[in-house]
Order: sequence, then C-alpha cells, then structure tokens
Amino acid sequence: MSDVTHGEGSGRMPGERAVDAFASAFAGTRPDGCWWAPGRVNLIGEHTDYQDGFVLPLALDRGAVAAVSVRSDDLLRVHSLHEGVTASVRLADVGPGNPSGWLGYLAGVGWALAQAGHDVPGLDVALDSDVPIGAGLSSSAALECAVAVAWNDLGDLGLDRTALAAAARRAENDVVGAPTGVMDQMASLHGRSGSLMFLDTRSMHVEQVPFDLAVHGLSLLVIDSRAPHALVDGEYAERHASCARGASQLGVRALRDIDVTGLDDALARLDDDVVRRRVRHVVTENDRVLQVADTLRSGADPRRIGALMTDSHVSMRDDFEITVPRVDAAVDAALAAGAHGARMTGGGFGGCVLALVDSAAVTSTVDAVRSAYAEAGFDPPVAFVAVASSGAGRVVPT
Ligand code: GAF
Repeated sequence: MSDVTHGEGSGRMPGERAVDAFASAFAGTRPDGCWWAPGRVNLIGEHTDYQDGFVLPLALDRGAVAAVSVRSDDLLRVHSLHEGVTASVRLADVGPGNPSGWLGYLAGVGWALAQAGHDVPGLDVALDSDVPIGAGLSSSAALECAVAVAWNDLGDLGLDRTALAAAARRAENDVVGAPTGVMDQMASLHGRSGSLMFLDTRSMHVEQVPFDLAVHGLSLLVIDSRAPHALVDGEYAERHASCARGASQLGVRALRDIDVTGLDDALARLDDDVVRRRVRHVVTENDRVLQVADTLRSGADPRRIGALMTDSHVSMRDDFEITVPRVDAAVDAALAAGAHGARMTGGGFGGCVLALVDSAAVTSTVDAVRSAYAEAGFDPPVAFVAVASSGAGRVVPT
C-alpha cells in the first residue's frame, strides 16, 4: 500500500525552523517577522498565461516561509535552509542575470519593486520551504512571493497583491531570465482556501471559484513523476517564441484573440506545422479552461471536468510536446485505474500529474502508478492530495 499524504505540506509552515536559522545565520538576532507564500497546482490552462489567456490554479498548503528583518542599508542577505548557505547582494547591483542562481529569484523582486519606483530597503532573510524543487509546483514563485509580501509590509510599500505578483514575475523574467507568465505568482498571492483562482491574464481579473471536491466524494491527487523540470532551459522559451510567432502571423495581439470557432481558419493561414500545433494547443486550452470554470460555477458534478483534463493532457503531449514518458505513464496508469481525468500540471518536461479520483480510490490509483513505474524501471513517484489554501501573508512563527 502506498503512503499518500493528505495535503500535508506543513499546512502553513510554522516558521520556527526559519526563525532558528535566522538566529544562527545573523548573530543571534530575532527577525522582525515571518512571511509565508504557497506553491500551486494548476487545474487547467497550461501555457496560456503568456498569451493573455485563462488559467485555473489553486494555491497549495505547501510553501516557502521567510523570517525577515529590515536593514538600514541596501544589502540583501539570505540564508537558505535548502542550500545550507548564506548569500548576499547589494540591491544596487541587481539586474538582468545578476545574481545568478536561487538568490536571483529573491533579489529580482527587490529590483523589480525598485524599478517600479519604490524605495526598497535591504533585508536579512532566512528561508525555508516545503515545496519540492523542480516538481512544477512553483517552488520559485513561493520564494518570490514570500519575500514580496515581506518587502511590502516592512517597507510600507502599500502595494496590492496583483502589483506584487507583477514584481515577482519581473524578477523571474528579467533577472532570472525565464520568460514565464504571471499565473504562479498570482496563485501564490491570491489563493484562497477551498477555491480555485480563475484568472484572465489580459484583464488580470481574478474570480474565486468554489472547489469543494470532498462533498462529491472526490480528491485531486498530485503525483510527482520525479522527472525534474527547469523553466530556464530552452524548451519553455521555444514554446513562448512559437506562440508569439503564431500570434504575429495571424495578426492578433495574442492567441487569446483566436476563438475556438475560428481555429480551423486560423490554422489554415499558418505555414509552419509546428507553429500550427502550438497555436492549436493554446486556443483549445483556453476553451477548456472556460468550460471547466463554467461547469464548476454551475455546481455540476466535478466528475464532468475529467474528460477536459485528459483532453488537455493529450493536447500538451501531441500538440505542445511538453510531456515526457514518466509523466505520460502516470496519466495513463491513473486513467486505467479509474481516474475521471488526468493531466500534467505546470510548465512541462517533467513535474507533476493531477488526477481527479474518487476519494476511496486515492490509494489504489497511487498503487497503480507505482506498479507502472516499477515495470518501466522508473524511480517511484511521490503523491499527495491537494488542498486549496490561502495565499501569501504574514504568519506568526510557532
Ligand atoms: C510555468 C510558468 F511559470 C507559468 O507562467 C506558466 O506558463 C506555466 O509554466 C505553464 O502553464 O509554471
């Protein structure tokens, strides 16, 4: 029998470890406070957020916690429990590509806030996280958003959550160099317990869509394929570029402007088969997000979204070509075990699969995926049940 945890990141990491690490790293001092921000899973709407499209993620109860004190200069000193090191940079020295590595995600937020005209103080930070890295659960957005809310409070910046998400995205785009959309940061900041966040990435309008699977006897299972993924590599950027090429050839501001009813006509106007398939994924994916959101808003049985989830996976596998064998194997095994729908979640090339399953079938579904992995010679997957949680904010360290 498989061990499956039920949402149990740490349910809002208490921060005690970060406070202790802060004291050891920074000469026995105590932080001014602790700020927490979650990772996310995206129910549906993949690679739509940099084409002005729709997404439907939820914030997890796993996240990053930052124990933080404000400094009187512009130094950013960060102790990472994961890396086991303390690194620092002057905010004045931060810019595209500098600093490289994990510190860039944090320093980049300060840089983006300063670029937006804010007076950004230096910080001492101790960081802890229980979001698995490279699993497609937005471990980096959790870091960015934890430090963004800390900066907002300690620097008295008065920014709303959407403005903080924009700064965190700029950190990732301009300092780290990954051309991502804004979904992950918005989910981390706007997440709400028991809800999905429906986001229109053009208007940036957020709608909380109630998501109570338990009353229907259902669970959203997250299966980590343990095939590592990275957004800074060329594949994500290539998808971004081919979508931009498609939009430009079609004469639209973004692929969001192509409606699914006009898809065949649009595809006929494209001369490159790869671009055609990328466009088809984005246009049909936007339509699936709208259908899933409508179904859930109507209070219908959520089992009805299962087929759309699976269609989304097929589209990512065949048209967008962002899945890998371990991910496809998890989807196939979950579906064969009776899941109502299954799909990869996140940027792709590894990471996690979501399966919508009857709660009574959680363990048997994970067992089925484990058997399929064993047969294929893959490392065993790790699974947990997603719990939709609240977004980033200050927490009392306990
Ligand atoms: C990554 C990116 F960061 C998001 O912006 C989004 O594009 C996602 O991949 C794919 O939907 O998580």
